Amino acid sequence: MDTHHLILRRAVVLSLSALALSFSIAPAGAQINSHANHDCCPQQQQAEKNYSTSGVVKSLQPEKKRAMIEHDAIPELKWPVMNMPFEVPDATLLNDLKVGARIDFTFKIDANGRSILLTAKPKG
Ligand SMILES: [Cu+2]
Repeated sequence: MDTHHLILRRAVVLSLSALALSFSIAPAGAQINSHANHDCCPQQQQAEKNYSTSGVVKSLQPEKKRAMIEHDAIPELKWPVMNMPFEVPDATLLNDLKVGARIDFTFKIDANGRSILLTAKPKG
């Protein structure tokens, strides 16, 4: 269960290193606390479980089958509030969503540690 936190910590360290290396060219606000390094660490024990939460749509990239969502804290996963990418295999899920909108959504974590959006609907 603490894998996520370890990944986060590593991501922060990597981000800081990258920031230090590219300090002069990094645009302000470019640092997003994402799970870009999820791909490194399989989380099989969580692979088949679905999670329900809410969040705010930050960007929609249907052509990449991806959306950035700032999700609420998810105590079950020990995830803090975070803006992170979700893979969206069914890009039609994004049709009803708008950037800036608050949504209820469900997702799962695949065997590669990626977060997969399963359902999403604007919050009533
Ligand atoms: Cu997260």
